[in-house]
Amino acid sequence: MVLEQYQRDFISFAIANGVLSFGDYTLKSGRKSPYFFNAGKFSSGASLSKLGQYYAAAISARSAEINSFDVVFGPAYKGIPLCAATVIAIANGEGRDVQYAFNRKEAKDHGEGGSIVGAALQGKRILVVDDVITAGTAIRESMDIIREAGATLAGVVVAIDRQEKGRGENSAQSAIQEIEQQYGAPVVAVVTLGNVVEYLKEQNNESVAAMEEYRREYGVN
Ligand code: OMP
Repeated sequence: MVLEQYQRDFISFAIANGVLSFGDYTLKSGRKSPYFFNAGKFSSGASLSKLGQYYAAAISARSAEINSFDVVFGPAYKGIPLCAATVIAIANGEGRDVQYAFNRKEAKDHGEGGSIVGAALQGKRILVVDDVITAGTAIRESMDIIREAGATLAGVVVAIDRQEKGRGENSAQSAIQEIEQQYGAPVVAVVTLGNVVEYLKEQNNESVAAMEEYRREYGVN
């Protein structure tokens, strides 16, 4: 597996910011993981600006698979800065002015009303940006929002694909593969677990063995 330079830079940037860390973590799914990716720790202007550029790089690197899109949608809460940072990076890097939108967790019943803030979604092609997909529970909420808004899913971009088995009992597919099949749109990641393991091996990192063991237990082939 060849690591692209932007992927190597991203992993080193995530480790330096404490976003990607190694230890004992319990995931939302209940799985015990030797690593965790906490996108919330990209918590400064410079790091958020760089993060947006990595999302834009992944979108551009995989543009053959991602169909054209009108709006970048970031699900509340963690997706909100992500969609803003991504459209800013696309505007600055490619000179393309793409719209963005996000949802409120609680619908407002006064003022402008509604639960979507930013660009209207109806009839548009939507690219969803989110932090992590593990078992695929969180991302399905975005799919419901898009469907209810009368919009079409163009694709999903996440920072990291943990490449874990999905929710289906005895599932041989990853959560991402299940989502791609169910919704008929590509899911791309800035980096995968495989990329991270590759990087750690290059660095002779002490967490390689634990990472490989975790991958044997929960990973997809
Ligand atoms: P799923 O809903 O199982 O796909 O898990 C995705 C969510 O888990 C993310 O939106 C996070 O809230 C959380 N998460 C991380 O942020 N980083 C990780 O490395 C792993 C998880 C997780 O709990 O699986």
